[in-house]
Amino acid sequence: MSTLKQVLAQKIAEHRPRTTKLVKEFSDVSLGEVNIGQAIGGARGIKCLVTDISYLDPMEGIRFRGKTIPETFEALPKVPGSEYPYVEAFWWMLLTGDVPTMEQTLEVVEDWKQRAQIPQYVIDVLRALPRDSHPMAMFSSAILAMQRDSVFAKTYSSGKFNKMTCWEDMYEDASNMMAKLGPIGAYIYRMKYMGDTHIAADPDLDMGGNFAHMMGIPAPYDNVARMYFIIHSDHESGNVSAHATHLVASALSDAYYAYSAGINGLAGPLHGLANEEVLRWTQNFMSHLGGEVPTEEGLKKALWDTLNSGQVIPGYGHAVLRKTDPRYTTQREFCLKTEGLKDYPLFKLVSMIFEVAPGVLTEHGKAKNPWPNVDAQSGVIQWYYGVTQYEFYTVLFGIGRALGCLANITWDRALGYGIERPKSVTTEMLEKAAGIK
Ligand code: HAX
Repeated sequence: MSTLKQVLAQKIAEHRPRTTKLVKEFSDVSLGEVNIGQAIGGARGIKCLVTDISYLDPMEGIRFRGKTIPETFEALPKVPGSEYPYVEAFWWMLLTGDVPTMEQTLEVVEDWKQRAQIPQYVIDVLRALPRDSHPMAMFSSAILAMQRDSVFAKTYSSGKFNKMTCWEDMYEDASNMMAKLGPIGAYIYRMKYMGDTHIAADPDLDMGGNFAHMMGIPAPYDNVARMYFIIHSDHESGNVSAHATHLVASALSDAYYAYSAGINGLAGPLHGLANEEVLRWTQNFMSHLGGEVPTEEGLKKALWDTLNSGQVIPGYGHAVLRKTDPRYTTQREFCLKTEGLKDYPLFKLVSMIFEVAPGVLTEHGKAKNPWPNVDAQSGVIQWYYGVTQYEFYTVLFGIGRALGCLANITWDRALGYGIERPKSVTTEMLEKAAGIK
């Protein structure tokens, strides 16, 4: 058994009595009421999910295992020659709550290399799809196709399912998937946009480095990949991609069924696709100006035109956050410290939107949070490094988001979380509760 799996087994054994005690002795303790607004409005704010992997404070933003984004980057072992940590070290931290040593990190790096080969049938599935399919549809299909290799599903169908040990099979599926998602993403990218030419993995590189290498983009894109995957990994459990993954896994569906569902949710424009929408909006705006730098007034008008046409301003607002998303700030700081990027016209325009959009949204008066989220900034960096095919951006998000979703469903199995089944009511019942005759 790998060291990570051993440490995880120990953490699970320590944690289980806490969950058991809560369920056995405190199941009736209330976490709050549910009102009609929440029932109609997407269950906003209802406390009915449990995760210890990340926590989202509306004012502070995300903490991964108790650490802010800067604390996470600071604490984890770094790739030699880089100020950014190994994605593999972050995986260890998400799963166990501990910061791994360099030796432990390198064990995961090696483990993922052994698991990274994309099966030929996955390539066949990708190639069989129409080349103009959305890359998220391709990505989801590739993940779903790999279900045939699910260790969890095989154990279940062989009649050997065991509630106490089934997390181990989930861990195997999660590790196999984590190792393959970067190469699959790069394969889709090069098949669709780079003339179907492909670059073999470099066995000397870590996950982030290899992704940049297989995309065909030189340094510092390896650091961009590491940063990007880590900051997009998890945003507690209620967001659409994490919740969809958790929901599907709660039926004891394996990790492939579950994460393919999560990816389908991430592909929505109100969720992960917003990063594509931000670039589309910004590029349209720039081409409308014929490359001229917009005035503040011109920018305000464009934002109002978007709102008045009934559309949302992509990259702004959030269901939970009530301040600028620290994932936005992390990427903005990367731009500001990177020569070339900090003076890049697209970055300047995005910075200008940051100055103007919160005021416009506040005046508009609808959005509870007028501040930018992660998606407002991420496309600029990709564009600068040559990834100009913005429909691909959500695949990058999806590779990172897998870290959180897969760590979560491994723990779901370890703690025996039940099948999800919230209760629905009729409109008539709501009207009765509201006292409407
Ligand atoms: N532009 C215009 N209107 C907005 C808005 C924005 N950026 N953000 C919220 N609103 C509107 C909502 O559409 C809603 O209008 P209605 O009452 O007419 O339905 C109203 O303000 C109240 O919404 P809210 O409570 O502030 O926000 P929600 O929790 O309902 O929605 C969203 C959160 C992220 C979906 C929303 O802010 C939005 O649509 N933002 C733009 C799309 C986007 O950037 N999505 C990515 C979010 C981050 C993420 O998940 N990344 O993957």
